[in-house]
Amino acid sequence: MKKVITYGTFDLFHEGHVNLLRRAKALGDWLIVGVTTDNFDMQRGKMNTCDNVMERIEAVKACGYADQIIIEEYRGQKIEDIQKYGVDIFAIGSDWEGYFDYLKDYCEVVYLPRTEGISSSQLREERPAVRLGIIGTGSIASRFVPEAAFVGSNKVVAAYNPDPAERTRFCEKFRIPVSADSPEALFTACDAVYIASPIYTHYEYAKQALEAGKHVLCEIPFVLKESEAAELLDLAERSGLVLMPAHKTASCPAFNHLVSLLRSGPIGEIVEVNASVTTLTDERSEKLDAARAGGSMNENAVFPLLPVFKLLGTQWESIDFFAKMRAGVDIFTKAVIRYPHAVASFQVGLGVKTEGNMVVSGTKGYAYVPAPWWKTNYFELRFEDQNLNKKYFYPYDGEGLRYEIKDFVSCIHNGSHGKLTRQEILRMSRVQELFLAGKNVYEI
Ligand code: C2G
Repeated sequence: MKKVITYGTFDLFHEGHVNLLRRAKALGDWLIVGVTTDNFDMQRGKMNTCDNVMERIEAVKACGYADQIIIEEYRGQKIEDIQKYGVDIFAIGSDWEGYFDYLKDYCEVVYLPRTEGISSSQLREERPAVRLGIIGTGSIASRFVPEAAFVGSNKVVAAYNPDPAERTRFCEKFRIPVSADSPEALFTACDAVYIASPIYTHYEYAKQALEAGKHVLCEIPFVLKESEAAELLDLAERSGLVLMPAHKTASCPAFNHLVSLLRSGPIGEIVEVNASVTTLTDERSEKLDAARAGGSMNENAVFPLLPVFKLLGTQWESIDFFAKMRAGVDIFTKAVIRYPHAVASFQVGLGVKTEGNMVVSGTKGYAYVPAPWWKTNYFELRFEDQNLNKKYFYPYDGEGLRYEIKDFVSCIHNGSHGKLTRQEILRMSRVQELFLAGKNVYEI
């Protein structure tokens, strides 16, 4: 039996893909199709795929030419697959002419004619681009604009800041066409809003944007009251709009792999999660201004709460906070969260520095994620028998914002939900609300 193998992303499955698979199948008796994973596509610079790996696999299956579908996860896998499956012919479209000649040492390589006049990129471009408007033009917004350029099907078209000079400077610097002089003017110019203003303004801006029919990506912390989070999520749902907290770590591919890996049991039952985020900050910074919702818990708690909730769930039994206060804000807080069969703790600080790593302890071993764990690109699973230790490496491109922007844009296109569940979003706000209300807060 002659075995043929081909690979592709097969995004927005089209006639060119059908022709390619038909021709590949005709070369032999058994066709294996390797479909790239979302992570592998991101690693090879394809940030703009519209369909996720499951949807793309379904499309390949439905076309009927594939006898076997496998997933392609990493560079170099093709050689291993050819050997593993005893492949006779590697086939690929002529746009790759010459590129895969190195596989000739392992099997026959055939470049098949590419179908002219159709491509996934063209189909993606035909989808209406999401026009993004930005509220707040500070440092995070300045990082957002260049990162947004890595994700197809969106354009930053407008920015608003109550300060006209700031706003003009920002729009000129990033060549943003509309310098909006009010939130309403911004809403008129865009389909979706990225809120990058100070924490205490998030609720109002998010509400106004949703009421104006705009999708919202809101910087974190999202809002500091559970009732406000619930109200905004309800409003978005009723209006058929996407409302997503801009949690970089939640969209980070390596972090998601860590969570699904740990949940599948390699370190046994998870008994403790500990993570910290500390950033020594100038005392005069707004981040330490009590009147502007500053403080370590407000600023940073949503980072460690993410692995805690993803690994232990949101049904905790109690939380105690140990806080070092100065000028009305916590410059450091350690929180201890008790679960029925586990405990979590985290440290956040703007005026105290500690090691920024994460450790997840289990009955068979532990996961170690070095600082800064919230920009996950590497982690280890460690065991009593060190020979069993495993190291995992991942790329973390640029500022990492591109991953959350990609999630946001695909939620808008596909009507899907972001990486955070409603319950996780609500409970993050709840923890911050409990702290602000002084519940179980012990000053140290
Ligand atoms: N194709 C084609 N005609 C088109 C468009 C695509 O024949 N008009 C072919 C491509 O040449 C490729 C296959 O369809 O053989 C899948 O194309 P993509 O989904 O764009 O995947 P690609 O990025 O080419 O991935 O490991 C992945 C492979 O390297 C190829």
